[in-house]
Amino acid sequence: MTRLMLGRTLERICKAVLLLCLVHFLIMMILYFDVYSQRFDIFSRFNGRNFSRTHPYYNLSRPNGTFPTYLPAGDHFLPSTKPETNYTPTIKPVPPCPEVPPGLVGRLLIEFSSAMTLERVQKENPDVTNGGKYTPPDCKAKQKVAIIIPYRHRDHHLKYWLHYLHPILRRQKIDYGIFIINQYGEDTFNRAKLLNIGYTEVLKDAEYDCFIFSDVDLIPMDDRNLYHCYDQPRHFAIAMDKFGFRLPYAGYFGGVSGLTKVQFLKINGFPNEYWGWGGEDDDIYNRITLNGMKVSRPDVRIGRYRMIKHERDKHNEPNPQRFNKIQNTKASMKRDGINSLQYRVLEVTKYPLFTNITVEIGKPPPRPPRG
Ligand code: UD2
Ligand code: MN
Repeated sequence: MTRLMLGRTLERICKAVLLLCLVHFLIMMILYFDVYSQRFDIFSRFNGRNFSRTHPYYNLSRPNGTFPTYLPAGDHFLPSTKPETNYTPTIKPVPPCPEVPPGLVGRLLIEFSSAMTLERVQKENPDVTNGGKYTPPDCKAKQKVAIIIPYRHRDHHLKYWLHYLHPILRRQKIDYGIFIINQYGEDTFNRAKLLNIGYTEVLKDAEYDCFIFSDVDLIPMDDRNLYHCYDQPRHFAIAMDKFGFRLPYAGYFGGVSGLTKVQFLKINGFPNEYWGWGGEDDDIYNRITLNGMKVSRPDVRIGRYRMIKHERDKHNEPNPQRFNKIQNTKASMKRDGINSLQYRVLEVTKYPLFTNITVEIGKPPPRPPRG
């Protein structure tokens, strides 16, 4: 009798344990599928396919996916094969980004001796999306920043620039896109005209609020030099190694600068008529002061930069007219600028770490005969 009772009790205990196991298993399954669907965002990915068809660059890019002909053809510069990531994200409310980003490290060690490849930079920056875009995942940035680089035949410099800048901008919690404005052909280089084109073209991509114009060979040495726009036009590169970490003269505005849309339009953009090296930065400085604005600058201990050493490029010889031209900014800025800009876009290609826009910009007008 007692044996029988003992058997029954044991049977009940076994059943209860089995039931508990089943319930536990069910709970585990529910939790597993919940986490899985959040992590891979399955549903928003399906929405994304449709969005990319309406994206402005979707129509501009080459129809058959052939490789670009205007940039170096090495495998370093192959267009992105990542799936289009410009899908409508699941809207999660995030707080505004803090004024002083918490993850900054201050002074940085910048060197150009280690070998650099785009594959390495891509591996180091998995969060950068197609075309060189990034949006902080955990906060909403106040401004959307387009970084515009005037460019021709400087792929060696570009790799270092991307290697250093992507992580810096990410730490600064900047919502940004990187745009290379690549001058097609071998006619005289025209930095300021390329920057005007950059301004016009990036606005076809998205509603940018702030435009930062950077030489491809300039790397900030301190991540507290925040790449966004300010109340007044900003000059970022104020203390360069090549000038002994000092501002070379009070009206210097070269290297890296940033303007909001309103500030840029107030000065009618940049001059288009400076062909070859020099003068265009001083003309821009004149435009700013002549229009009642002041240049704002970071602290000299923070605005430090390294420039990758280089020779003067071919077809970018010093412009002998530059001294005359900068005397005439007051008159020339009204007719020469964003209101007179003419060019032709040859190609827009989104690479994993940047967007390349190759443009034909013409050539300098023939010099009037002397005498
Ligand atoms: C100085 C200024 C620069 C500009 C220039 C005069 C500094 C650090 N920078 O630069 O802002 O005012 O004088 O025009 O003082 N580029 C190419 N391919 C070329 C030529 C130029 O990509 O064939 C681009 C590239 O982004 C380069 C920039 O134009 O960084 C300026 O040209 P540079 O580096 O030859 O002139 P640099 O260093 O004297
Ligand atoms: Mn340079």
